[in-house]
Amino acid sequence: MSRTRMKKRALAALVVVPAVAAGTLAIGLSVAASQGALGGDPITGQPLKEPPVVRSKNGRLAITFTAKSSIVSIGGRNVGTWAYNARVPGPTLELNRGDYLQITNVNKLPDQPTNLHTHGLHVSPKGQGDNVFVNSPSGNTFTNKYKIPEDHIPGQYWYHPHRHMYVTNQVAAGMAGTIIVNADTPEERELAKYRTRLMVFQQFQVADGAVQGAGSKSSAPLLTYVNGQLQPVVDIRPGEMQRWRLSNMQANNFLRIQVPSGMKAWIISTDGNPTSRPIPVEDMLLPPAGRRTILVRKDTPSDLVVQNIPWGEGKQAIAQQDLFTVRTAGTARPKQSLPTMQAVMPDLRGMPVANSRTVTFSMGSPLPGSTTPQFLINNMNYDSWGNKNLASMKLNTVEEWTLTNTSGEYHPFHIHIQPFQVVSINGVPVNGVEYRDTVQIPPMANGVPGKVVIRQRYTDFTGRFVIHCHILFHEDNGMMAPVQVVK
Ligand SMILES: [Cu+2]
Repeated sequence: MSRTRMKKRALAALVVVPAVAAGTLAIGLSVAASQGALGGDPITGQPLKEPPVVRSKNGRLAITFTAKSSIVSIGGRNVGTWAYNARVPGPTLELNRGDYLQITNVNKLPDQPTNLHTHGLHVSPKGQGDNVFVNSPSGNTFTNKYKIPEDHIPGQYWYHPHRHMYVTNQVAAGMAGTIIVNADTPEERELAKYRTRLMVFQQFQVADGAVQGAGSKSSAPLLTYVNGQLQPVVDIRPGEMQRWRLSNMQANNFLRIQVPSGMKAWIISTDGNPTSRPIPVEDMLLPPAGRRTILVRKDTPSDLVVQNIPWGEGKQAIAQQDLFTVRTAGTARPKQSLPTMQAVMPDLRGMPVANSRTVTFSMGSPLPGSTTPQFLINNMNYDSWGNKNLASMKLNTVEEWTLTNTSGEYHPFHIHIQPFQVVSINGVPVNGVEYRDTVQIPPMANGVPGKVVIRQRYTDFTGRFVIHCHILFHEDNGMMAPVQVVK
């Protein structure tokens, strides 16, 4: 098939969700009828519910994910979409480091290949590991097996499909969920004393009883849901400190979460990587795929609304929306204090650099027959790499990468298998030691490309994997490149 025709097919795939979901309805109507009316107005103001948690036992967690057209609960309504195990978001997988994780991924999607990525996990990229080169066609079952290293960083990660050209629709439909890695360390034991809440943010446009795909002509609003609920209520007692795990699982959009005045918040982890101290914060910009763990406390009873607040321009602009309500009520408790944290992430800035590279993100004119711009890394479309790699990194050596952006939009850079340290953004050095697995590269401004400098040191695993923009529409349209780690 020519590349142009492949691109056309990819674009056709982008509008397949509503059509297929409508098809689902025919199959799912009797199910839906037994569960209540299909569609209707979303319900708000319900207590926050978290996805069901599946925990490892005796060092092992084995689960089957069936991906198919399903009727799920979104905003308290029955809605047709694609989902894992008929749940949006999917179940939370909770493991200890050193555990084995096995996910049997059954593809019952209509006419769509899929696969699975464990975003942020430090595991092997080979074979049945975190291998996103796997193609699992409709009707196929593929089993992924992961060994979580004994020294894995405890924190919040996530899973989602990663089959090139099909990622946007599958993630936007709701196929994603959380992975928590626990560790029995003094730091984690101290954090475990706080009541912990998980909040997964996903965006859905719901019309005619189904989640709409990209390209939908519907005028229904695109809303951000929390664990599949619209504007739920999170309860907290006066003086209580809670640990919130926030996760942006939106396919394409940034999230800017404002801490309302009257509430205190501190970041303790970025993309699962602990900060060396609690960092006070008033608002947080989470790129698509970004996670932040925060501690929050409010000392007096009242209701406060946490909002997604405006940021960005044009296509990337965030519409203001109420995300959830924090209800402080009940018996006051003695004010809980912050944990005593210590640095656990290595500072790569003082270490010798084995290799320096520049990686450029750009947008180019559409391919013939398409109206979608090309999204490129080092001027290459993902389809053009073949067996070549953008970078071949040597195990256990430090690399410095300068990520530049010559386009007018932000591109959140993500690399698989291991997080990186952010050194500077547009020339401004980062304070302290900050690790991420996804960082936004600012756009070109006044003719000067946006620039982020990172350092990374690959350990434990060799193999081939990818870097890409985590705006999944950009990734599906070319903004991805293979890299490898060698001995
Ligand atoms: Cu991008």
